[in-house]
Amino acid sequence: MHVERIELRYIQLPLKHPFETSFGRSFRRDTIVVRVWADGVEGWGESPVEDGPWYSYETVETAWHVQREFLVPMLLGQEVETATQVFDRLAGVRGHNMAKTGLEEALWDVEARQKGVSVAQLLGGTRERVASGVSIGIQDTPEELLERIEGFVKQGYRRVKIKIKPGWDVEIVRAVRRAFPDLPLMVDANSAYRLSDAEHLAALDEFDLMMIEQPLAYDDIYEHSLLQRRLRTPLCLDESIHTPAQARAALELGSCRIINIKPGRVGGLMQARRIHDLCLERGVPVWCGGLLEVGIGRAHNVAIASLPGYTLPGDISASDRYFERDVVDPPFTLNHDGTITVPTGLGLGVEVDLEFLEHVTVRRETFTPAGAGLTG
Ligand code: SMG
Ligand code: MG
Repeated sequence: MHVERIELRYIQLPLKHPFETSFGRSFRRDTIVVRVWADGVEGWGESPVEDGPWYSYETVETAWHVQREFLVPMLLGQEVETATQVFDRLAGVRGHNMAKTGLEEALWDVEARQKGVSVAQLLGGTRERVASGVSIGIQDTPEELLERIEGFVKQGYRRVKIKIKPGWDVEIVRAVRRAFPDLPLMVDANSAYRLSDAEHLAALDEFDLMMIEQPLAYDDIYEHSLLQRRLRTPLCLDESIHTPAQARAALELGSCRIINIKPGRVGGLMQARRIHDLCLERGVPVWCGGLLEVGIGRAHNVAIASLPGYTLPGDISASDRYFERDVVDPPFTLNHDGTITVPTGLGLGVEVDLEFLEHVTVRRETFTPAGAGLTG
């Protein structure tokens, strides 16, 4: 693939409901959409950053800077044999996995279109539908949380994840369990606890949770291994895992029994597949996490979640759980059996709604080998 042209778009899409985690509340999705042209074929990807360094150190502005100054020049005018090589080609830039992801995903889309297959097929996906879960933020009152859960359960979501933090944890989970005794349920702390909270967290063991996600520091692997020994409930790591080597370390140390793989967090689909392969070999279940992606990143998430090791429902919900209107057509919808269908069309298998995308674009820049970016 000869990379001819790259376009970056900073887009802003209002969320239907504010999303609150232990680190704050967001009302709008600020993200970067990447479009790449190679051999006359275009492909799309998403760098699922945020407006601030809360979940990750990456933001819209850091990603834009790293893409514009370093990553785009490494690809533009260059020959890339297959999308599997893109991440390694960008390895000279340390970290900045979200910045890399949009570019890498776009080249998977190009390659799939060139080969006449879907991204899921190109990745080696084996599922026609992926099990869909929903992640529900911290609410103002427990009653509101129960109401939100009921609404999603009625829609058919296969499992519910609730966000916890000190002061919104054991009693909340108890109330949810009482109201929904058989619901596949898990919690995500986004690093809100310390190892000294181990006894408090052990109180969650009685609620038959599928897992506790990322209770300790965002950059910790070791202390999670100490915590896991004190809990019956499996731990799942999210923020701590950026590379296959970190995944291996976490599994060797017993820091978790499940891994949440987000393409955006690990630098794209190839790295996600490498972590998937490692876990599959060891019999460790994985699932696809979410970063409130718009339809483009969501399409890539659905594609990677069709690999055989993604055995648990992911944070891949329907477009209408997040947005009044998505940037792809058709939007992603929930089937009656709580799954999302893996598109079978070429590439992403959904069309980007250019008119609407234009409407939500707040900054655009196009790069060609000939020179300067054209800002729009
Ligand atoms: O995409 O449905 C989604 C959100 C899933 O809870 C979710 N993501 O820590 O797993 C996580 C959070 C991070 C999102 S903060 C922007
Ligand atoms: Mg998480």
